Amino acid sequence: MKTQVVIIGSGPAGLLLSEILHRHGIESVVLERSAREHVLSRIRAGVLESTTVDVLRENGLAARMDAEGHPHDGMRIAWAGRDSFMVDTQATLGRRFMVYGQTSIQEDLYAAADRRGQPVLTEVADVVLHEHDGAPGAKPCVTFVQGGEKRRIDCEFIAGCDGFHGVSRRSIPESVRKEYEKVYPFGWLGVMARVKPLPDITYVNHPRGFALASYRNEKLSRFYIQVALEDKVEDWPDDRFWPELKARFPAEMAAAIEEDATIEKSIAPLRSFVSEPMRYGALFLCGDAAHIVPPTGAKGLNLAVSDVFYLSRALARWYGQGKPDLLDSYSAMALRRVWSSVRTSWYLTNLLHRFPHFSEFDQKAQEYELDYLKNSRFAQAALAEQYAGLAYEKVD
Ligand code: FAS
Ligand code: PHB
Repeated sequence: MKTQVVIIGSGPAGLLLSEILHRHGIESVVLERSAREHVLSRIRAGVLESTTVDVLRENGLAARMDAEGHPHDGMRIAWAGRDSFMVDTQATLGRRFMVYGQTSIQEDLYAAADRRGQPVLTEVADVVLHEHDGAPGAKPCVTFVQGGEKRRIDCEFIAGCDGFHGVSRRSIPESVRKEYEKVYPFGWLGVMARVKPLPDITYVNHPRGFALASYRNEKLSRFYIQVALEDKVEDWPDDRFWPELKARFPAEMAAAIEEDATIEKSIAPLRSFVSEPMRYGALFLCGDAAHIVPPTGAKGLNLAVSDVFYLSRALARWYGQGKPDLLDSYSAMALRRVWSSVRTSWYLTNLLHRFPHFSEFDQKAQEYELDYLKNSRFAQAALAEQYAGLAYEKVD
């Protein structure tokens, strides 16, 4: 097989990239390790930055999001025994963000791929990247096994959209890669339940630990609580989860949280991770293949979208005008936004969680950071700007 761009991974990054490239007349083939059903079964993010919403709308992918998604003017922060406050992105910046589950986005992306006849090869194995180092005369290609048959796709570029556990990042020599990592001493237990959501996305700092109330629709809520790293899902039956969740919310909010059998329960560890550079010859990394953020800032999915925005713009410039400038600047440009979001996610994680190793001083400092944020419109504006999503860098 031969194509212009091989995309490894059919998560949000991979399918969004294939859609935008198609709209610029650029051919691609998507390789996916799992079955489509498995990809569509994953329950993850829910908050879309205004920039992500714009990208989906500009590429004809927003009809269902605009019909079923829920725009929010801000997010609420509460902490033990004090009044909660809103970080109001609408009042501060005139920008809203959208709550619309990543699962729905994935469904919309697959539906768009079907509409345009996008080749998405699923259940592929042993994906290997070849001659992608940019050496003169190199002929990049990707080999893989599908249905027991070994196959090869010749291409001009490879987009590594295969997530943290994928093969793309690891195909860059260790001597070239610089990796930064921070592992947090706790995880998030996430549940989905068919109960009425709280009116605002609400983050809580409580001595018992962090909690978060989010939203999928008027009858579907997503909740998270901070749990110990060693906890397993089976340690958290519903009759333990609901009282613990409510114990962490202020009383009047806890009273508004309805209980029902949870329909999904998972525990994810929290880490910050960045691998530089995001380009190696003909290979370009997008999304979780290059970086991971703790979900506290709701940045993971949004960073996948911003990487795809920058890479698709660069490839369109190359194929349309023969100019390599945006391909050459892709890594540095994408990483500026990645590190900005990594910092925001790190800031919010440190602000809202209880750390086992915190001294009394650390705890006081945390509480007075929250106090400052509550009382300073400048501090709130800075956080609002980050939470709603920084504007993408413009090019001439
Ligand atoms: P993805 O991991 O979504 O997709 C990568 C794809 O590549 C997968 O389909 C995988 O099967 C495929 N793949 C891997 N190796 C391959 C190979 N060798 N060959 C072919 N295909 C291969 N973000 C938020 O903003 N908020 C949240 O609340 C949130 N919660 C999360 C909870 C969990 C448990 C996880 C794991 C992530 C969460 N995230 C959250 C982050 C998440 O939404 C990611 O940022 C987002 O999925 C990134 O999209 P992709 O980069 O496309 O990677
Ligand atoms: C979600 O709705 O899943 C969600 C919301 C806010 C976050 C993380 C996840 O910070």
